Amino acid sequence: MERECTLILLKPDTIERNLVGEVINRIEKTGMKIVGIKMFRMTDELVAEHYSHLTDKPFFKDLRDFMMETPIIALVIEGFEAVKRVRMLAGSTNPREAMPGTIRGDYSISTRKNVIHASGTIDEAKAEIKRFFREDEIFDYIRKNAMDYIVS
Ligand code: IDP
Ligand code: MG
Repeated sequence: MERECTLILLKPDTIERNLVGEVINRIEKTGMKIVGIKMFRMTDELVAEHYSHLTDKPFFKDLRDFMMETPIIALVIEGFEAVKRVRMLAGSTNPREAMPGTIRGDYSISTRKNVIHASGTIDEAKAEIKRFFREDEIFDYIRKNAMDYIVS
């Protein structure tokens, strides 16, 4: 099994509702490692690139405006099968289908305002990490006092 990285965005509703710590706590509890973290504002261009599969949807303009309501927080998370695990932690896009115990199941208030973005595939993760992070903003380090306990 290979170590991998995934991208998380804490969307403006997370910042507006003071849920930043709650969401990051859930990620930390999995044992996966934070290897990049930053706050910045989305731009028209970045939203159009990040959500290029949605630019022709009727809800795109509202989605773009929402993503620029506040600065957002981006994280790069490293761990075994990180992409799949963070996706499971995030829960379904549709708030009515998001399971209790998942981040969206517990906190999303609409299909748009759903707290978190998580890369869908390993290839998507690679492209998305490049979109938001320079190479020197991603760290390689050992946690001497923590156990990355899911090893197989
Ligand atoms: P995902 O975030 O679960 O991967 P995508 O289909 O890639 O879901 O959509 C990206 C984001 O666009 C969603 O997280 C949500 O914020 C927004 N979105 C998707 N579908 C709708 C919709 O039908 N109405 C409003 N916003 C939507
Ligand atoms: Mg998606």
